[in-house]
Amino acid sequence: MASSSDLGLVREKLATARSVVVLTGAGISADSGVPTFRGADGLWRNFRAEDLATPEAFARDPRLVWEWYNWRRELIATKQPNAAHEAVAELERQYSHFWLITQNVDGLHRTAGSHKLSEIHGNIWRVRCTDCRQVVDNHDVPIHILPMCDHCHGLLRPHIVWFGESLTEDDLRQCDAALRSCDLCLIIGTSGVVYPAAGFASIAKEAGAFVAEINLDVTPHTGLVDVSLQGRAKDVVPLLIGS
Ligand code: BV8
Ligand code: ZN
Repeated sequence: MASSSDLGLVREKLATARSVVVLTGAGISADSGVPTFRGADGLWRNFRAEDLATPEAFARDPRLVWEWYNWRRELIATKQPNAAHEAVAELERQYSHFWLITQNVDGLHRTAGSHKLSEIHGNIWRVRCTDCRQVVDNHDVPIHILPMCDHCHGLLRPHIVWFGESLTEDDLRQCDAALRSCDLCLIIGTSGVVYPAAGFASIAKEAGAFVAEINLDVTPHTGLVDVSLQGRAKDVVPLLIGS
């Protein structure tokens, strides 16, 4: 469990911070019952995310990829944000200069009340037409497989950034600006292996920010950050904002 002195140090830094950035990964949603990618619960029918979350996998077998996303949509539809998501939404209200960067596509930060955020890997509740490229919200559970575009009858895909696909220019610019101008950065529940997000903590560090990690395990971030708080996000993050 995170030591009280480390918790105290992060709370002290939060008390004087002027600009806060939070970066989250699947670990913050684990406490809501959403499987992480690389944990024991991360497999689906013995497939790894890296096998299915690629344009090549979708081109080869769109039905299989849609079955995986439909399975995740059905699961996520039954989940609620947890105390960590709510604490991050509270941080947004406490700081006039605040930005949340999430790798998660589950939408739980928005449900918890976060507005100032970049969903850098997309959102599982949005679909994009592979022909006319129209992007629309779609909350059908289950979603019809294979889903077709209402506009041009083209094949729809999840509006999600797959491996080998680049993040949007807007997101990259917004994240870079936020990371370079923050004086405190919290890294919550990410294994730090997927780029470019895995490089974001270094940008904040090089910009002079105080960087703290909240995770169950040691990660590639642990050697880089100023403080590493070991514990479940739902237990640790609320302690940081305690009024
Ligand atoms: C890009 C969408 C360049 C899917 C995701 C070959 C070709 C092209 C690129 C590459 C390549 N080889 C490598 C790359 C780069 C690649 C990459 O980084 N690969 C890795 C695997 C090495 N990156 C990309 O491809 C990116 N694009 O580089 O573009 C480019 C430029 C121009 C033109 C073309 C290309 C795109 C990356 C985005 C991929 N999409 N998601 C979907 O979600 O459906 S990534 C996927 O991993 C998820 O989004 C997830 O969020 C993300 C990261 O995982 P984590 O969130 O960290 O989750 P994980 O399970 O790993 O870890 C959970 C952590 O939580 C653990 O540390 C655990 O200890 C902790 N935890 C668990 N429970 C708790 C907890 N902590 C606290 N409390 C708890 N209760
Ligand atoms: Zn279309």
